[in-house]
Amino acid sequence: ESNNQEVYRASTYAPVNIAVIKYWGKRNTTLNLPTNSSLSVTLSQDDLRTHTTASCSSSFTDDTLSLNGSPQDIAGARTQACLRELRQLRKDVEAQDPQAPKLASMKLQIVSENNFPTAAGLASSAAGFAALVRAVADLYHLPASPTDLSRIARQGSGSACRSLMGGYVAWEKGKQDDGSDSLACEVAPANHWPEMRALVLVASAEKKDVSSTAGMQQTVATSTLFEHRAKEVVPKRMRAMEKAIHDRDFAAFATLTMKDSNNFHACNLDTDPPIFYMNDVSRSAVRMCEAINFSHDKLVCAYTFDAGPNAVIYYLDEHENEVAGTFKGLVGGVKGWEGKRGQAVKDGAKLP
Ligand code: 2P0
Repeated sequence: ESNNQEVYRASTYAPVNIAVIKYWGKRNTTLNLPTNSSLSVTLSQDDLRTHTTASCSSSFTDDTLSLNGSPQDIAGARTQACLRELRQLRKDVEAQDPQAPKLASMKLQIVSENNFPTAAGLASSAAGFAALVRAVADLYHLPASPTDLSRIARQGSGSACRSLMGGYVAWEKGKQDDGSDSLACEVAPANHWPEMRALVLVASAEKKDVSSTAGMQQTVATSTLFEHRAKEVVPKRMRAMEKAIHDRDFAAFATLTMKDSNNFHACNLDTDPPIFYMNDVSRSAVRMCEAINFSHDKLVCAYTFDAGPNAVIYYLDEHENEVAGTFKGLVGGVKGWEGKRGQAVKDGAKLP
């Protein structure tokens, strides 16, 4: 009823995910439908995460969104697509249950906080849209599974669809034009391979100068290497990576992770004009990783780089001292990496 001024509220966390088979390229830019499937590892929400509270009330006059205390533009097409879908699902709930409060017609207030630097290029949009979608879905009491929600979060940011579940997650590119089968699915839960660790190394470089959205479309338009990647390389690699995870085969996981990162950055170099996300500082992390693996005579760590210079190093808990210890010892002393240890090195992020 109109004098109901109650404020309804729900809060949730969403984790960061770091792809080991990279998403790059869209076949539909409105729905964020990708040209190839991708696969990621979810980091622990104790380490890197977005916390979001969604509330609604008939007393609110506008939809609003804030991130780390600053008002954000909520009118963007991607955020609006997510809110439109969520409100439609709430309307379905209200149509089924006449007792249900009429939340779909109320304005929303969404408040988000990242516990990591937003500008550092650490998949903030992935955790951000995943948390936004889940907070509103919880507020609306939607009977939606994580995979259902991934279809909505994908429209906010492609990689966000992989942040609605823990563990090892595949985003299947799907075949339909409407995106109904472009969804995230669990490859294995975190406890399938709980020894996996991720070390995030933050390069003290400036913000990236080419956004992912713009960069990937430039690659799609100009790179012949990318065509080969999307058609030949990734489909085989997806199957091989799923097998490596099922078998808990770290050597295979590491080889595929490093090769896919390098293939993705080679496609950026093959873009016209070329895009450089890795820099000299990034390459120093590659060399450190190579040296650690060489000294063990086996693969104990794997690097991967996204659309920026920061490195993520995957390794197993049993090699904590050799890998994280070596990086922590070196990073402070290597030019370009953040000198402050607390900021430079995120301790081995345990999976949830
Ligand atoms: C990934 N990245 O798979 C790849 C690897 C960056 C490099 O997903 O335009 O921010 O919002 O769909 O998801 C970054 O792209 O792009 C990304 P949009 P998004 O994690």
